Amino acid sequence: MDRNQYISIAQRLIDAEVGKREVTRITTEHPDLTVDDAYRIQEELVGIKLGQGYRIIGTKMGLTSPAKMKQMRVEEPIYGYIFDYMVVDGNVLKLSELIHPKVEAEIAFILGEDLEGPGVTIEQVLAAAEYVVPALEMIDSRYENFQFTLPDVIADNTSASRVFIGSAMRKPADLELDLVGVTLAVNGELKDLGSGAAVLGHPAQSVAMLAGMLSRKGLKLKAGQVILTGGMTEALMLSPGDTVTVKWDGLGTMEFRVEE
Ligand code: 0L1
Ligand code: MG
Repeated sequence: MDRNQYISIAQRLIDAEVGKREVTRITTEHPDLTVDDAYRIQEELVGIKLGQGYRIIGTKMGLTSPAKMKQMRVEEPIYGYIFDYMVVDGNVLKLSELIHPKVEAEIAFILGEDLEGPGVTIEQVLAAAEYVVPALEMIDSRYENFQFTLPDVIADNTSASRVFIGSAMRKPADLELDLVGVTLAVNGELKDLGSGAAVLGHPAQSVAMLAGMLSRKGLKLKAGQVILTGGMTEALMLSPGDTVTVKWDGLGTMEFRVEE
């Protein structure tokens, strides 16, 4: 594949996001697409968005739970980028802006210092972190019926679409992040629960692995950026009229309403 093909696929995925419509997955047309190709497409997608004036505010890790890794038959998570326009202000999610979003509860890190892999340890992540905050990630695959292979989802910026960032800021040393529990309820009915350990054993391990993956590209994690470490719960489909309430041990409660 050459660069023009990467750019044209990246543009197709951006058009799907902007036009709020599903597209056929890329591997239907390009069955030999590799993970390396996929990250090259993602880089072009990021470059186009930066060229449009959007800003990167952070990074996300995906496929961090044992269940998702098994389902996708992968041994390593995947990463993507969070842009400024993805952060939702207030407590309403508008479905009309998206395709078929699902929500997952996460723990996010905000680093006080840059972190550069490889070989970063959990202890180094905890020392470099300024705060942890609760976050709700909306994943919204641009592919038909949320069906994709690993390279497809990497190219699609790991389904990143919207994020609510909570206001509870805690020093990571004040919490046992692997033991932090979370419950996710819709309209008052418990739908799922999870813990920090569901994220690669410990959310800080997700940051350490991300630093390692970025180092292969000569990149590092930067102070001030938000890092979404991965879902502590299953990703849950949303319907108009839903009120989603998520409670974390030690990190408070977040709630939002889903509108058409
Ligand atoms: O954030 C995530 O774990 C999602 C990664 C992409 C997989 C999906 O869209 O379900
Ligand atoms: Mg996620």
